[in-house]
Amino acid sequence: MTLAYIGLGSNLSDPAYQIQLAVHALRGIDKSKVSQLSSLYCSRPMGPQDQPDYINAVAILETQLSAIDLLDSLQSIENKAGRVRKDNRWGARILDLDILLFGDQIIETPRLTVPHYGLSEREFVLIPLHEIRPELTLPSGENVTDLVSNIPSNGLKIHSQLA
Ligand code: ROI
Repeated sequence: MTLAYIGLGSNLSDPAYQIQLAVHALRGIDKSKVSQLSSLYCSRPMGPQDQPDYINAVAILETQLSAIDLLDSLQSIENKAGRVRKDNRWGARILDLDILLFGDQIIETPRLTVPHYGLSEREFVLIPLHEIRPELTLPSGENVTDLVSNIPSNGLKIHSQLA
């Protein structure tokens, strides 16, 4: 059993509803269980500013899947949400599900890099992560509480909580 930390993000087609649907879909992943979910946060876009604000959250999944099988499941959820995987790395998206951490594994393959490269710089990832696991230490040795105390919140605010 591995603890997988998943970052959720959406800024199109009623983002809070997209995140709610995504959490429901996470709960349906084979051989896995959602053990924790942060609040839903409203965040300003990182990258081009001519796109809507995002809703972001972090979930912890207890899984018996491999990282690649989990990635397949997450991409199938993104695709069912209507995600079009185009050349829009910095653009608006209906649903983004990222593996932030997969236990203490370090994975560097063409399809998957874990820990996620933006993890220790992005307030919309670190602050929700800190909400649910303040005591967490990353594989780099960095402590989530220390990282959070040093990043600007960039207007991040709690939007709502899911049941
Ligand atoms: N900005 C915010 N606030 N939240 C995201 O989830 C997010 N995702 C992205 C980019 C375009 C980098 N900006 C984001 O992929």
